[in-house]
Amino acid sequence: DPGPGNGTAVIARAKPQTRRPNMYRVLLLNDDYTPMEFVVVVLRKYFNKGAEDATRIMLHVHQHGVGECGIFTYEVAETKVTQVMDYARKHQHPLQCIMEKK
Ligand code: NFA
Repeated sequence: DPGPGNGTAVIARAKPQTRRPNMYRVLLLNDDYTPMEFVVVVLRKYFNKGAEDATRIMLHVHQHGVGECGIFTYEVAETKVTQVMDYARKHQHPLQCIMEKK
C-alpha cells in the first residue's frame, strides 16, 4: 500500500520573499521667512546631515523651491515630517516639510 499521494516526489523550494517596502521622499519647501541657519539645523538634527551637506541642501531648497532630505519607509518618513513641522511651529517659522511616494 503506497498510502496517500501518487508516489511523485515534490521538491519543496523556499521562495526568496524579500519584498521591498514602498519608499517615500521627504522634502523641504522654500519660504521667504525661515532663517537659512534654522533649515541647516533641521537637516542636521532630523536628517543626520553634516554641516556641508545640510548647507548644500538648504541652498538647493532656497534656489529651486524644493529639495530632498532623504528617502524612507512610510512610518519613518511620517515621523520625520511630524518632527520637523512641530519643531518649525515651536520656533514660529513657516517652514514646510512634506512627503511623497517615490
Ligand atoms: N528662503 C529662506 C531665506 O531666504 C531660507 C530657506 C531655505 C527657507 C530653505 C526654507 C527652506 N531666509
